[in-house]
Amino acid sequence: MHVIATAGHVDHGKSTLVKALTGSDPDRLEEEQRRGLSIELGYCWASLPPVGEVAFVDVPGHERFISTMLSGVGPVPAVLFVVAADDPWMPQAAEHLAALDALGVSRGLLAVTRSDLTDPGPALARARAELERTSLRGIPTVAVSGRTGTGLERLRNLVVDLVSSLPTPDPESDVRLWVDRCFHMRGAGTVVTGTLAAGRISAGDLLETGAGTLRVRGLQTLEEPVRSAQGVARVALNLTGSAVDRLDRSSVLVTPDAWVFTDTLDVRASTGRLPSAPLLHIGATSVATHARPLADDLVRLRLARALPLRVGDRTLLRDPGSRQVWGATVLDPVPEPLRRRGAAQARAVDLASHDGSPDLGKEVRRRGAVRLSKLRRIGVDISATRGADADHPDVGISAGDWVVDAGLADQLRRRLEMLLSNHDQQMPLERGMPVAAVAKALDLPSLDLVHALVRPPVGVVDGRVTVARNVVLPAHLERALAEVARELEGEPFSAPTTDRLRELGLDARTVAAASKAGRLLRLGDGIVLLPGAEKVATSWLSELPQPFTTSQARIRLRSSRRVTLPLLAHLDRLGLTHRLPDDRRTIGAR
Ligand SMILES: Nc1nc2c(ncn2[C@@H]2O[C@H](COP(=O)(O)OP(=O)(O)OP(=O)(O)O)[C@@H](O)[C@H]2O)c(=O)[nH]1
Ligand SMILES: [Mg+2]
Repeated sequence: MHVIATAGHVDHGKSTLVKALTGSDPDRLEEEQRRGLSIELGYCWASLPPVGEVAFVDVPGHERFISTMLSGVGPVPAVLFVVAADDPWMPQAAEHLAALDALGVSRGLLAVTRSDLTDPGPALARARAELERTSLRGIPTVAVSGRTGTGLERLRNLVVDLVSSLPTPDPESDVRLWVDRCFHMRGAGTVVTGTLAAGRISAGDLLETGAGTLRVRGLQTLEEPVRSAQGVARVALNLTGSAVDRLDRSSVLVTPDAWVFTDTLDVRASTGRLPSAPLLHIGATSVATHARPLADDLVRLRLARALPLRVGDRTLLRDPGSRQVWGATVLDPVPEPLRRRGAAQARAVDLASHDGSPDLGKEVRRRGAVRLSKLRRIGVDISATRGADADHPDVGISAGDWVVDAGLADQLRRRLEMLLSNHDQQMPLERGMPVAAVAKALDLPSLDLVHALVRPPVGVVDGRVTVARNVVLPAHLERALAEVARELEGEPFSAPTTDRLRELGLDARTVAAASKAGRLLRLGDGIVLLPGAEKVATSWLSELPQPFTTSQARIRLRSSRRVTLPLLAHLDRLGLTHRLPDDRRTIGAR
């Protein structure tokens, strides 16, 4: 089966054309008949050999019903755009076209109807010119009359060509069915209908709504009972389960455990200033949002109701007041909260190069540590991490469901070294740190990841992470180190000069030995601080307004450029500071 939605200005002849194509009237309500106006979505179909059944979702054109119109075109892959020959380009034609463009709909037909009333040429030329500026540029066009039947045969042929050129959706895809009608039928109970875009639904299946799980007792397509249906299809499902009472026409039904219902997401929106509370439309539903700009075209949205969303989902944002619309592509359906000052800015930098496609390597890099099951639920193909050839270059370590980005894993190993050397200094009698304490200190979400992280000489002995070897330093070196420690007391960032180090007998070789033993922090040639200086530095720098400049950092640390520059670079590497493109920094990883 194939599904096409109509679009076009009120009273331009959409429903008449659907009736002429299918033999059934999409306007079924008494009020629709009386007013000669579509109010609800209408559903009719025709059998068009050789492509089989083609269902039409007929939308209302009246401006008051724009939400209904959007719920009709939302889940449908192609559009029949209708313009009246005797009534040139009108406001709702423009509004519908803007919405289709924002949603990125590129497949369709343009029919100029009521061509029995006047020469369709001018209306055709105008509509073509308007479409030229949108995602529907270049679609086939036809002049028809719903009344006399002129051009209908050609329109049918174009419909056949159109649907046979549409990609066949994957029947194995996870199901996401946006409900567009919900009603009770005596004897059957609750029935919902919708356009199944991809995947398969069978009798007996379980589906999730966010409010609970439901069972498909039976289903129909085009009013015929069937055992199963696969997208694209119009389906009616008879559902049972305790959550049926909470179903309505804004519900969405999904394959259990395959999606995340989320109420916070980052999107890339088309240009133009967004209002602070646009409506978000996706599939057949819409939801109130709060929009927080992150950068010119990047926005964090908070939804009034959680929806199952994935990376790359195309949504529409609409300002009900001005009737303006924006296309918005979901970049991250499960972003971290923006807690710290400067976090929004850092997030914008993160997402700057995101093109809206879910790429495993990039998702792991962006998230650091993440569950594969979570990536799968947001639409990332994780098959590269499974099976024989499971070494993905961006995955540094993996433990069970968890993976950690390769760059972050290196950083964590360096932080672990620092952590252990600090710990050994503060607690010389304890041997190493408990695995759980390491996980906590490194912000690792699973103990298994600590085990996966350690590499010789670091190991886990009796549940404690410890450095295997302990270097004993010669007495004269111990005396020199004690002297350095004394001089750095109170002014931990006034690193001794190279001359002073030489006086103390600390040359490149002994400094290297002391640093390896975790007794000195070596920041580069001839610059040493005490181990643990990172901790003091981050604490002092966190008192600065964020983000801060190098020179503010130098002043706060009461240090010199010679020390501050390599120290900041070291903190960046450890993820204790984050460097922005303008060379300022914030405390904390990105
Ligand atoms: N002469 C003529 N009249 C037509 C033709 N198509 C539609 N009409 C008339 O135009 C009016 C509107 O037609 P509809 O099909 O209801 O228009 P619509 O686009 O579905 O309107 P909405 O659903 O309210 O947006 C009706 O009075 C139809 O009889 C046509 O090809 N020729
Ligand atoms: Mg109509």
